[in-house]
Amino acid sequence: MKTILRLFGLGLAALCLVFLTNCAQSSDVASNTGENSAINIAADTSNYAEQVQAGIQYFQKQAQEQLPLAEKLLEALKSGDVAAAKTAYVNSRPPYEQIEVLAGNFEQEDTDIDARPYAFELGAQDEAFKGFHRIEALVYREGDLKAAVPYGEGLIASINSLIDKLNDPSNFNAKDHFGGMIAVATEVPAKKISSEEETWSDQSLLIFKNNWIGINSQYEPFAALVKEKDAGIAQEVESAYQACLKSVEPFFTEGQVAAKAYSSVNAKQRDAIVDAAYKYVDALTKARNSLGIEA
Ligand SMILES: [Cu+2]
Repeated sequence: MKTILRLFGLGLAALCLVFLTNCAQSSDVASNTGENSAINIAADTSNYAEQVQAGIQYFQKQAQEQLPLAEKLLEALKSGDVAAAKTAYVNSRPPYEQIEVLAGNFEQEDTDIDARPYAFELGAQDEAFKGFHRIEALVYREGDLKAAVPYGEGLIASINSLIDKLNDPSNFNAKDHFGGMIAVATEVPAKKISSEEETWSDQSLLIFKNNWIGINSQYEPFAALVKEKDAGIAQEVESAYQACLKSVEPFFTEGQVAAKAYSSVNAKQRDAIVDAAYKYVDALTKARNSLGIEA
């Protein structure tokens, strides 16, 4: 009986050994594929790596501007002064609205910084809902600055995490760059035009403008290359960008961050924004194709 048990035990041990070896092998296979895909990514990023990095450097600067603006927002939340909190909120929005052109390359940070209630199962009541838009609702909708303080602190942590992501060049490549530019350029007329972007602050125009500035900042390092391929396309991108800015220009005041309330923009004016925005999408798509960058 004991011998049988021992034999059984030995068999079990052998089985475990086989199992463990297999596990080790399969994890080897997994890490091999990991290495291969890392090589593939490296090969991808060698295309236009210089242009990609030039764009990232600009976003690194924007992130460095974002951080103190978020700190000022937190201060204002702590002060209990609603008007000061509103000003600090608006002032703190532009840098990230440029950087979000590459949101696909730092999805967690983007969710933590800038997601709106529809992105969560429980909407605005979801625990995962935080960042700017949670603060926006607490300041503008509920006037509850005290409740917003922990979200102000969380926002600063998320921005620091974003800075880490921007400091690692392996997170970025030309395909994602153009993908991001075109996605955000499309989002403005396809989605943000509905006013969902800044429901409570009514600052959607500030968002459109900074999205376009962010797109242009990432396109600019590629502009000379596009011009070499096709000067007409390069001109089209530049004109379309300028037309986008022009479509919102009447709603801004020199030397002031805040835009006019989006709810005061009529249908005809929105139509002009949509037209300009889609022309920019088309021009950017042509530019991407001219460079042979994968969609
Ligand atoms: Cu955004």
